Amino acid sequence: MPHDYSKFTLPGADAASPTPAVSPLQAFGWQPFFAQQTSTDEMATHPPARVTEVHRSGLRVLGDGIDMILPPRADATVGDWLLIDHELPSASRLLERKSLIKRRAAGHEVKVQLIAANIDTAFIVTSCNADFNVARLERYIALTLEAGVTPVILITKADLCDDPATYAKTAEAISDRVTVVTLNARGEEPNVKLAPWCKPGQTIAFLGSSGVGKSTLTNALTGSEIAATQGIREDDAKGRHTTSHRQLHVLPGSCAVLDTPGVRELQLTDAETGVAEVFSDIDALSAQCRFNDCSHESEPGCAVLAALESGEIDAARLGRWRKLLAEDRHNTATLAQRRSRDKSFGKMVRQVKKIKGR
Ligand SMILES: Nc1nc2c(ncn2[C@@H]2O[C@H](COP(=O)(O)OP(=O)(O)OP(=O)(O)O)[C@@H](O)[C@H]2O)c(=O)[nH]1
Ligand SMILES: [Mg+2]
Ligand SMILES: [Zn+2]
Repeated sequence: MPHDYSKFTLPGADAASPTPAVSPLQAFGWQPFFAQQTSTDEMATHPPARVTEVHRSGLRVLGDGIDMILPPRADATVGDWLLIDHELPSASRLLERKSLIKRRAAGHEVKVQLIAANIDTAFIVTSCNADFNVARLERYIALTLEAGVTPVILITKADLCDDPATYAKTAEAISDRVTVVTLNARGEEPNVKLAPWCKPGQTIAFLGSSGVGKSTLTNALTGSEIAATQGIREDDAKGRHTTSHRQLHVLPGSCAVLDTPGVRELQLTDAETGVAEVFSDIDALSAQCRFNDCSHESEPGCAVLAALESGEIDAARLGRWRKLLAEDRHNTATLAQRRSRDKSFGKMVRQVKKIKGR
């Protein structure tokens, strides 16, 4: 398992053409944004290390000559940078994030799950088969745009499909903010087609359902067999949930690659801006409605309904916009209520303690 993290070089570097080597920290995704939050002095005593895996028993962090497990902490997630306090590891300082991908956690309770921090590009992976679903892609794009991450739609299994261009066209129609790439994840294509986003020093993530090829892509980019992969079910093209936890892989010559488990259900929370960006045309129309609080259901002077009438916007797409907004608002409001309840509960506990102390 332990890799030699001391000899990172750019691909193609050899003695004849000395390409500048990427420093070990850069290879883990260290960028000026993080460096400016610390100093050379502080780094000498509190070296940076990156969270590559989160387990109930602790966080695995890797850095220049660092490979250790820190005590569990709820505020950190995969991709975070910490300045390690070797004397008191639990006091290691969490650096401010460049980006943060989060969702509503699965289950009945409304809770936030942090998925990944400091990702530069998120590849939203789907296949040329029954997995392909516009509504799901819209969700993922809203989530990543909200997070401050560049989304790229990646359609795999082009080699198994007669007409990958039709899938690409449908995906391209979702948003002009998003690039679409179609490929065969097995073989050489990933390294060529994803090169613009996958330079050493960058951090990328693969998100999407089970069986679409996230681990296959991880292996292709890292030039390894580091991630387990498994065939999908023939009858419905669903995967077998082979990857069980998020893991950031860093191998010489590649970018830092986050492989994630296939997600069954993706619910948004705190993603109003992201949703507005995906549906920017409808969002712009909604600002022109006569009433500020227009619900775009039946109000007079509703610009959204007028556009629907004139055929400027599509009814199914409008339906998806409504659904996403409603879901996001519901989850965001429930979370806000919970936070304020937890806050007043904490206040009450402190007051009781104070009274008891007297
Ligand atoms: N022919 C072909 N097979 C592919 C392609 N991408 C993935 N596969 C195959 O699809 C199966 C599932 O791939 P994985 O990489 O395990 O999928 P995953 O997204 O990591 O799935 P989970 O870990 O379950 O979330 C494997 O058998 C892969 O070899 C592709 O572009 N073309
Ligand atoms: Mg996998
Ligand atoms: Zn309206």
